[in-house]
Amino acid sequence: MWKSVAAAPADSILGLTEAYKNDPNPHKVNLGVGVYMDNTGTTPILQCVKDAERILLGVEQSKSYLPISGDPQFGRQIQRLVFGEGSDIITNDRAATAHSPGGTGGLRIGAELIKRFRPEAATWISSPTWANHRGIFTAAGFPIKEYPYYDAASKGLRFEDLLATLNQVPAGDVVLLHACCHNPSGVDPDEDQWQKIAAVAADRGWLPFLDFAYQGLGVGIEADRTAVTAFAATGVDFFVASSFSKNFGLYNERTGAITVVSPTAEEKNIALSHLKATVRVCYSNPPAHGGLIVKTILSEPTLEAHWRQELAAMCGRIVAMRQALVDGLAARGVNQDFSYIKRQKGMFSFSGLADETVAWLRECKAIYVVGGGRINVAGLTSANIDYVCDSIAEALRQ
Ligand code: PLP
Ligand code: TYF
Repeated sequence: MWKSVAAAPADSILGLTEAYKNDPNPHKVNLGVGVYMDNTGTTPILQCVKDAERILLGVEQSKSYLPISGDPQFGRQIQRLVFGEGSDIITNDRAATAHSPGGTGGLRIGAELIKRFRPEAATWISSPTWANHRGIFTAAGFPIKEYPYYDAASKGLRFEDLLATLNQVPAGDVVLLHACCHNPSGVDPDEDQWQKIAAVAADRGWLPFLDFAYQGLGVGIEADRTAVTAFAATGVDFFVASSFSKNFGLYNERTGAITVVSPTAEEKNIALSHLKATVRVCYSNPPAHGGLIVKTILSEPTLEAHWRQELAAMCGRIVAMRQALVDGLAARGVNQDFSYIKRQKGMFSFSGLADETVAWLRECKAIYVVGGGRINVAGLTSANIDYVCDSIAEALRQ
């Protein structure tokens, strides 16, 4: 069957992790794959997750199937997290949520669902974006188009170009947006800009699809939902794919959600029926464990408070490491302005390092950075920050 078939290309970011693991250099630093690490360089299980697992071990009576869209209490809690308590979307029962295998599963189910009812639509992705966006929406049958996003010269947003392009997107097309913590750039629109983008969506009739993979890792749980709130206020249909891989540290439990927002509760019921039909033909119903952990934490005020603390600590460490990197480079006499690294949000930063510098850092210093210069700021620790700053300063002097 495979003799005459060319092998599929490997994922370049995961390939970088492999190369890092095999590197014997004792000073090696992994700033590649988007996984949170604490100040000891490990990806911990959150204490609130351990506590929830202990509770589940005591109360779980059966491993029978979950409903197609997951535990109903999970859906309610996710809507509270995504939209905020008291949101009009919740009080008017305008959203359908399905527990999905990771954010990736949520994106794919959303894409499959839209494809069934908008077979002619294209999907617009930011330039640049997370590589899997193109893959997921292509796999679901969409032609892909790009809207301008990151400006390498100003290290900011190409906001006017972005808005001009979104004003030309045909009604019915899908526009995929990073709700916060843009991967790979770390550059997000501000509140005013989100409101302008949402107004264009309402005016032009394209379908917003928010990828919400990092809620709580930018500024905080509430502040990070600015984009969601802007679209919610317009009353239009939109989709939100949540991931709980990063903010709950549940990477290998494959835990996420897809939420479909409709203008009315009646339309939501129709959307929910088709959402379930789509899940049914993809994986029937979701894997339970990760979703039950999230549900347990969000349903128990003490556990939720503990989770908020642990998430705030992750977010705070990332912000502190951004500061340490910028200060460390300045202290070493690097005269290039790196202050934009402090303005970026979330785990990722477009460092502005050229591809030659990225290659040199890897070959000579065993510091692993994704091509294009994206660094995972969470890979920096108090033990490696001096080495990383020394190495970058040395690279830039060459
Ligand atoms: N969306 C973006 C922008 C991401 O960076 C990621 C993961 O890195 C995901 C979605 C998918 O997350 P998950 O691992 O939950 O599938
Ligand atoms: O670092 C990133 O941008 C992601 C991380 O199944 C990732 O590509 C890796 C594997 C995976 C999902 C996300």
